[in-house]
Amino acid sequence: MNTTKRYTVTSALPYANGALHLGHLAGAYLPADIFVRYLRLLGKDVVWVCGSDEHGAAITIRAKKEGISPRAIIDKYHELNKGSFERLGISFDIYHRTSADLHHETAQDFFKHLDAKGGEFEEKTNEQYYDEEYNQFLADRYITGTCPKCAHTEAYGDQCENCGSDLSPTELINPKSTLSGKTPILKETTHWYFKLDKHAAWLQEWIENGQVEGKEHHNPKAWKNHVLGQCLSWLSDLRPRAITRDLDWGIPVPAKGADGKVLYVWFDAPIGYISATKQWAIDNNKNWEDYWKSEDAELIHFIGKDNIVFHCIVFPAMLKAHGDYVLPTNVPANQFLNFEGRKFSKSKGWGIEMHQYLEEFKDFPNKEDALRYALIRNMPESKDADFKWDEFVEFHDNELVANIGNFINRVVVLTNKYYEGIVPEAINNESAASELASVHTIITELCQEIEKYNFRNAIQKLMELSSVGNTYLQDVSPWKIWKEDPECQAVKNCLHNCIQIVGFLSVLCEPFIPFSSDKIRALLNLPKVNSGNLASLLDLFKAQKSLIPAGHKIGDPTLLFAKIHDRKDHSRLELIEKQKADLQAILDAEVPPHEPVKDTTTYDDFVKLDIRTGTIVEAEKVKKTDKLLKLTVDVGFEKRTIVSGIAKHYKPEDLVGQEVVLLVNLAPRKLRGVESQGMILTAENTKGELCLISPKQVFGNGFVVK
Ligand code: B3M
Ligand code: ZN
Repeated sequence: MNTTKRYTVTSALPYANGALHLGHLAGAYLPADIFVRYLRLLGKDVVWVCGSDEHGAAITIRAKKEGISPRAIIDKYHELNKGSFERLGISFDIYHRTSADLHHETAQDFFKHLDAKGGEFEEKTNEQYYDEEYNQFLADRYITGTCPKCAHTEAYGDQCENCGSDLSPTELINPKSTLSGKTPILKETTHWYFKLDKHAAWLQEWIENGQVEGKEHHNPKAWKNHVLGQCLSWLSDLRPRAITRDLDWGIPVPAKGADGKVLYVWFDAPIGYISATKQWAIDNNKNWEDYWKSEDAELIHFIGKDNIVFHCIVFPAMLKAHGDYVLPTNVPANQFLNFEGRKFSKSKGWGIEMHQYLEEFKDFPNKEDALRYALIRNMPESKDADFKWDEFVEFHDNELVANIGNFINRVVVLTNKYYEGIVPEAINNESAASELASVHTIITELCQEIEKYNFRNAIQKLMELSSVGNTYLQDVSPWKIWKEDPECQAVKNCLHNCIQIVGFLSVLCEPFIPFSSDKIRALLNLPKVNSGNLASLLDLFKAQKSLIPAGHKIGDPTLLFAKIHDRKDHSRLELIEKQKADLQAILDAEVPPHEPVKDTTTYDDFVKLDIRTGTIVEAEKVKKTDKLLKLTVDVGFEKRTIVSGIAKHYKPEDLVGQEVVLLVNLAPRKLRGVESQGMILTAENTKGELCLISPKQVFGNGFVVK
């Protein structure tokens, strides 16, 4: 990475209308935290901004539903989310709010600048949906209906969350107001539109070739494929976008004739990155323009895949239209994280929110890093991923505990035991040359993976590093030698080298598992890692100098991680089991999809049915059909031939000898040339599987009929 650069890193501003869950964390915050912590370790000039997105219909709708003010909602969730992020070590430089005056001013100035410039906006009057009962125009989430693209019945007026299509309310089939539930009427209104289409040519050039006005801007190959793919499909159809709304919650439109109108939330929210930087600059005595308007500034947006169009097309076009601003050099959007095989769903109770995890796992040692580790190991970087509690346990016990924790613990215990915690000197250290070379390779690769936003790979490099340490320690087995010869130089060399690896681990794990980094540093009796630590570490390594010199006194051993599968203490496993049991209870309580129950029948009709028991004595397939079986059923006083449509559910050879229940007074009818003299009774389960009713026992798909 270029040393003179300044990094402006953003993470999507979450709506302050609800608590964030693990999927959000893994999507736009944890990856950025790794990246930013890494840059800080290298001593880079970086600012990472985020904050609450406090406008938009999602908030006012929730406020209306709960009968409280939007202000009460945003204050509550702003604090909740900010606090959860902090507790999980998400190290924003600022967590701002879009309700701040500074943001309102910044967004209004941005609008005024584009309006005054001319050619960027157009005012258009057209008909929009209006709820007569609530006297309100219905934009975005105020209207739902059927998606014209995928037929999802709960698409919003701005987007279908099922297929991801960008929609306008008039495209919805069977539109309904979310306020009154009624079908809205159409009424005229005027809005400002941003002429996105006029930016199509340079956007194409910028996204496809990484060039702006013939100059190289970024390497387009460094962008994720799924991000490029979405961008290119958007580029083929760019239209002017309305950037104002008829709402009473938001930033007033600073223009004549705009009474009662506010800026569209997606116009003001990305400007929130700029206003957050301004506030941070005020608080830290910096110049915000250095981070947004300087050629040295590299802008990187961390987001989830549903926000790609706004960050790769709309906002860059706004920045370019304004002029002076830098454009993002990368938008490493993540895909989605599912939870135990399903989408996170608050209403169904499926998934776990950040604050909930922190609360429920409050007694779990190193809970923050246990979670961060599991999420990074399985981050949805290039495809959707699935969080599973069983994997959480595996990653924790097999990797954090058995690999990194075990290595560090052994090294610290042995150094204390053999040398009273004083790092021994290494003399004639050449025998460890190959280990040290692979350590160097792994560290280099780890850094490269982070720089490529491949955090899953990067964290595996961390494990490789401690594996090298574990194998080396095992190969030398100092405990065998020391017993015979406590002064042996080979033992001293081994522990000296292992302490160095622990030292590297203490620094390199910081972007991923910062709480553990602090603990490892304490074990080594070193201060917490700080800005530039990694840069100086790499320099030392190059100069073949020790990171932790001989004679340094390390700390006392303490355990970094406590195994979940512990023979004596079951408390952690019980915590996990409870999570799984809660999910199972949700599944058990679900009413599966089923056919509606038919109309009521009468007793008189029912008794007309003559139902008997019988035994199948012969069974064979009916030719030229894969549905029918020809059965011979002995009903005691005679044998009946019955053609039954159960061939897809039962094999003929399994049926012979089975007792069944049959209707013997059904009018005979010919099926494929065979006369059927009755009907075998079956029942259907919710999966649509047919089950034979047997007078005796369970048979087939698990029905018990006695
Ligand atoms: N608040 C959408 C979201 O939370 C939106 C992001 C704004 S980023 C400028 O997914
Ligand atoms: Zn759809």
